[in-house]
Amino acid sequence: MIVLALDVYERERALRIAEDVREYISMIKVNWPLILGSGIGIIRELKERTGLPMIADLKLADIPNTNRLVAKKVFEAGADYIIVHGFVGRDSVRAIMELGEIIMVVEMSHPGAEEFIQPVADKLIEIANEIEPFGVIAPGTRPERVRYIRKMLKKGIKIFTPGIGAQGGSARKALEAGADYIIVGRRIYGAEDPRRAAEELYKEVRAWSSG
Ligand code: FNU
Repeated sequence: MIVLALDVYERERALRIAEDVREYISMIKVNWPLILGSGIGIIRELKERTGLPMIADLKLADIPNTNRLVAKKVFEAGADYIIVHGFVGRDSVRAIMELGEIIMVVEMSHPGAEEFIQPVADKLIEIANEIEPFGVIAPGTRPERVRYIRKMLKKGIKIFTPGIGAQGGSARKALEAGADYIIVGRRIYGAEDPRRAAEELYKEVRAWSSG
């Protein structure tokens, strides 16, 4: 299943791309670029136009009270899931979970993730297994890490893998390693024809999952 990472600034462009690719994706993820470019109201607007669940990728990483204050506004704005950092500790994560569903970062997809996050991934998996978020983030750029995280993670917790396409990760390898959702941004919204790019990816993913 494909999550569109809609990292454009402009409201009109975001709405157009979302409508164009709607039938090929399962969820839409908004991040700071779109929220700063178009305002928080874009979450509800995208949700109403497409009928898809919305992920707010804010990677919240603050004290419990501030996490709570921010998350309250973001859930009220229509987000179905918020992406949060686990390294700040389980109290900060729990503060958000009391308000709605979360996806917790266990390991990021960029090269620098090997410096600080990867060495503590086991601890973050432990937190995830204890608090049971809807999902976790694992690196689509490192299928062997996705396989490891799948093995260690409690059944039922979904794995989202960004890093597919522009960052070099392969959709097929991430899915074979145990990802439930691949997160794809530039490969779709940056394509000359986003609809065609999404359709191609959708057909590839469907062919592997049924074969
Ligand atoms: P694309 N993202 C990521 N790696 O790339 N939330 C992570 O470890 C992570 C993320 C986001 O490269 C990134 O911010 F936790 O154009 C962007 O919104 O496909 C998207 O996933 C990847 O975009």
